[in-house]
Order: sequence, then C-alpha cells, then structure tokens
Amino acid sequence: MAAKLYLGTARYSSWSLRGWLMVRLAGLAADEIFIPLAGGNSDGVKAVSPSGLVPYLEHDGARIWESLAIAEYCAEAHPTLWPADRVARAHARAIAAEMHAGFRALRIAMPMNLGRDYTGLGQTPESLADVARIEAIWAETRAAFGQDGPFLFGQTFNAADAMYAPIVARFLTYAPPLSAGARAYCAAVRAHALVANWYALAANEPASWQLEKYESLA
Ligand SMILES: N[C@@H](CCC(=O)N[C@@H](CS)C(=O)NCC(=O)O)C(=O)O
Repeated sequence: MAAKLYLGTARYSSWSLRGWLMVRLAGLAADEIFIPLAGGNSDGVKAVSPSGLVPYLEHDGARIWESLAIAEYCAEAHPTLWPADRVARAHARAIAAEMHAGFRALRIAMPMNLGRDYTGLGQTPESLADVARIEAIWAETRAAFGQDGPFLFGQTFNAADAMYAPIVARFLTYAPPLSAGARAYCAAVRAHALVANWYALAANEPASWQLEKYESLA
C-alpha cells in the first residue's frame, strides 16, 4: 500500500510543517494529502487520523502520529536528522522535546499564518517570555554546536531545525523584537529549499481554505 502523509492547511498548520519536513528530510516516499482545517475538530482529519490530529503518517505498515514520533521514525531511515555526536544529539532531542511540549503562550498569541504581515501583534508578557526562552535556546545551541553553519547544529538543517521552523514562521509574520543572531537564523531557515517549498504550497492553497479567525487579527 502506498505510504500516506496526512497534513492540514499549509498556511496554518505548524505541526504539519514539522512532520512534512521530517518526511522530506528523510527522503521517505509518501503521498501527501492536505486536509483543510476547520480550526479544530476538523471532520476530515478525524476521519483519517487515530488522534484526530495531523500530521499523521502511514508508512510500510507503521502508523505514526505526533510530530516528534514522526521525527524519530524518519531518523531511523535517515540518521542525519539528528547530530552524529552523542552530546549534540542529546541536546537536539532536548530542545526538540521542549518545543513539542511547550511555548503554549506563544502558540496561542501568534498562530501561524504564512500569508499575513502581523508585525507587532501578539506580544503579551507570556508570549514574550517564550520568545526570550527560544532566543536563548537558539543562541546557546548555535554557540555550542552550530558554529560552522547557519542552522542550529551548523551546516545541516536537521530535526531540531524542523521543530523550530514554525516558530521562525511566526517570528517572520509577527516580527517580535529579536537579536541579530535570531534574525539571521530566521533568514537561514526561511531560505532553506524545503521551507520555501512549504511557503509555496501555502500560497497555492484555495482561498476558500482560509479561516476568518486567523485572517482578521490586524
Ligand atoms: N502534538 C501534536 C499536535 C498536532 C496538532 O495539534 N495538529 C493540529 C493542526 S496544527 C490539528 O490536527 N488540529 C485538528 C484540527 O484543526 O482539526 C503533534 O505534535 O503532532
């Protein structure tokens, strides 16, 4: 049976972006099925995904939901999704897990929207605290492991970068105050071919998939 990767609206679905990046980075062949999100409890998603959420991957007999589990599945096929060095790999997993479990205030205050300029919006004390923590993670990681390239662990865009790519997208849309180092990292992630590809997919989605509640924040 053909492998399938179920995804939500590219313009909004930050978790789908993470799962899609993992699958593409690993080079797994899978039919990509984009389901327009209704803003929660989407019938089309509930019909296919065990958790009622996307991303959801069916591949070679395996059924995998949760973006971090998809990352680990993809890394089994393509180990360079995680750094080769044990200590760097542990750090990459820690920051990926922190992303997966956290930054709720930021995610609520600045929902991902790849098609709008919401400069200055979404800045609450709680979301700015998340921004500060993310900047610290990026700076610490790049200083310790990423000196030789533009990404968190240097030259290779890996699973940790994929986990933070939707944060970059939010920073580009909402433009909170950021350090020069964080802005440079955001530019590098945005310029990555796969991230550019996802933005293009989002730009080509039908206008009818857009949801008023995400399009009228300004
Ligand atoms: N913890 C999950 C979160 C997945 C999630 O919340 N996905 C959202 C889309 S970004 C979803 O499927 N929402 C259901 C809906 O909008 O109907 C993961 O890491 O994959």
